[in-house]
Amino acid sequence: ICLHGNQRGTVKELKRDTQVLLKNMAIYKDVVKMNKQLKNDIKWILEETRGEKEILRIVSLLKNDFKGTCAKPAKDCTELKKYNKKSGVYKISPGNSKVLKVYFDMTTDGGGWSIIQRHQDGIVDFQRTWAEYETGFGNVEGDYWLGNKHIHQMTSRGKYELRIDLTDNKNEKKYAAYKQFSIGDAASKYKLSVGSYSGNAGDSMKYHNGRVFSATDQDNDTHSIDCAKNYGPWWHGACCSSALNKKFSSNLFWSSFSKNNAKTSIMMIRRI
Ligand SMILES: [Ca+2]
Repeated sequence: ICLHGNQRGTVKELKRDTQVLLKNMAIYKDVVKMNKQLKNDIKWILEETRGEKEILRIVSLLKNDFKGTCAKPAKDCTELKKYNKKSGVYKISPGNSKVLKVYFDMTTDGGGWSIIQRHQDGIVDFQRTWAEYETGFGNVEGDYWLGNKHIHQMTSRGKYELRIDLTDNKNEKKYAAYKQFSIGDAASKYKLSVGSYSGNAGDSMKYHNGRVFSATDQDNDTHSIDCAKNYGPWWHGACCSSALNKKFSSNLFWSSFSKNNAKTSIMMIRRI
């Protein structure tokens, strides 16, 4: 009875506490038993394989069995590419201890892309605040923004390239690729850095290189009007050459396209 913390408890409480103790003891016994087994097995492997090539094969088999049970989340899609994973939603840990879900594109231009923005359904509202753009919003199976702080963490831990897939007014697929891509930290107001352009969509990002982010409640642009209110949160100047978070109902903004109109966009990054 003295094992119980609550010595003056009711019979009902004592019964409940005893059940918890028994359950925990059963788990403990299991762990001790499994550890003994593990210790014996490792000893056996070492004795049986001493000095023999067979040990490499056994270690490899053990590694395969353990794969997936103790694996840490990848830091991005580029890391997962080597395991020949299919496109879809995966968990990553972009830099801090936080684990988040990202859609990985394993087919476009060789694959290995982490999608940071998808804007094609028109269901998710992109007219949002600084805090929402900072942590991300939407649904990784559909339209979403990964989050400025996560994009910063990813792109500060390696060199990344950017690819933007768009559809124009005629529903033709076009793309703009940038050899280098990163965004600064919160103190820099998530300042954009993009490298040299290639593709067939035209370069509507160059104007935004070196500019800071604005959202519906933070006007950091260089225009007297509030660009984010009119064109959606983006790295605005006075105001924009592109604006892919613009309200969906009035088309996305890509100035290299006819009438500046893009119908859909997907922004993705890959470690190089
Ligand atoms: Ca302004």
